[in-house]
Formats: sequence, structure tokens, C-alpha cells
Amino acid sequence: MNTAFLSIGTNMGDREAYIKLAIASLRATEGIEAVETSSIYETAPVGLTDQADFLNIVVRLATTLDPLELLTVCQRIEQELGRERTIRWGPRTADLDILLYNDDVIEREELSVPHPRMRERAFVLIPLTELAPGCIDPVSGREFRDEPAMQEGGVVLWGAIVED
Ligand code: GSY
Repeated sequence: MNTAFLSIGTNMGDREAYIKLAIASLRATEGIEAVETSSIYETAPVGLTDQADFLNIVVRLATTLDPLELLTVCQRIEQELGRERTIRWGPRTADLDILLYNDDVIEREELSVPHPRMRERAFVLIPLTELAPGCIDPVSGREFRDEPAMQEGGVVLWGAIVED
């Protein structure tokens, strides 16, 4: 069994509903055996700042899927939830990024793991370290909770996932 962490972000429409749908879709996927969720955080947009605030969470998966199969699942869920890749860094119904896959370091055209920008993103680091406080960066060997970006503002606890 493999352990993977994903980041899920949304800043369009009913943001909580999109997060719940993404999780339900992960749970219904063959080869994903367990899904644990962080709290939901409301986060100021990073990159293109003139857009609505995001809801972000991180999920931990137990999975038999390999990294590229998991990438395909993430892309399928983004499509199911109506994501259109119009503006780079722009608003989206749901964005699912693979952050970590075991302690693997993957550099392929389609996929880089650990996610190349995760160390600079408080909206990733804060929910990740809530779920896995001692989680270690397989590249640097340092704990993610020691990253300077953990101290940035703009990330506010919004609530827990309430199962329907
Ligand atoms: O890469 C994820 C999409 N995204 C986000 C996000 O999920 N949250 C915040 N706060 N800013 C973001 N900018 C982009 S692009």
C-alpha cells in the first residue's frame, strides 16, 4: 500500500460542495482504499491575486495506484467538476495536485513529486502539517512545518468536512 498526499483547492461556486464532491469521487475510485482529510482552510489567492478567496484542504490517501494512475484520477475529477483550463493561475472549480507519494522523488514531464511549489505555499503546508505534523520533505530531509512559508498570513481555519 502507498501513501499519497493531495492538495485540493477551489474558488468558484459552492466551494464546500466542490471539496465534498472531490472527496466522494476519490473514495469511490478503485485503488483508493482510504481518504483522510485535514480541516478546510480559507486562503487568500496566491499567484493571480485579483480573484476570489479559495477553500483548501489536504487529503492523505492509502492507494494501490501508481503516481501516474493517481494523476489521471486527479485530472478526471477536475474534469468531472467542470474545470476548464482557461486562465493560468486563474479561478477554478477544483484543482487536485499530488503533493507527495511515499518518499518518492519523481521528475517527469507530466508530474513532479514533491510538488515543486508546495514549500512556498502556506495554503498547502498548514493543512498538510495538521494532518501529518512530522511529515518530512524527501528532498531536503527537513520537516515541512519548519518551512518559513508556514508563518505567512492569509490562511484561516474555515471548518471541518461534515459528511452528508
Ligand atoms: O495550485 C492550486 C490553485 N491555486 C490556489 C489555491 O488552491 N489556493 C490559493 N490560496 N491560491 C491559489 N492559487 C492557485 S493557482
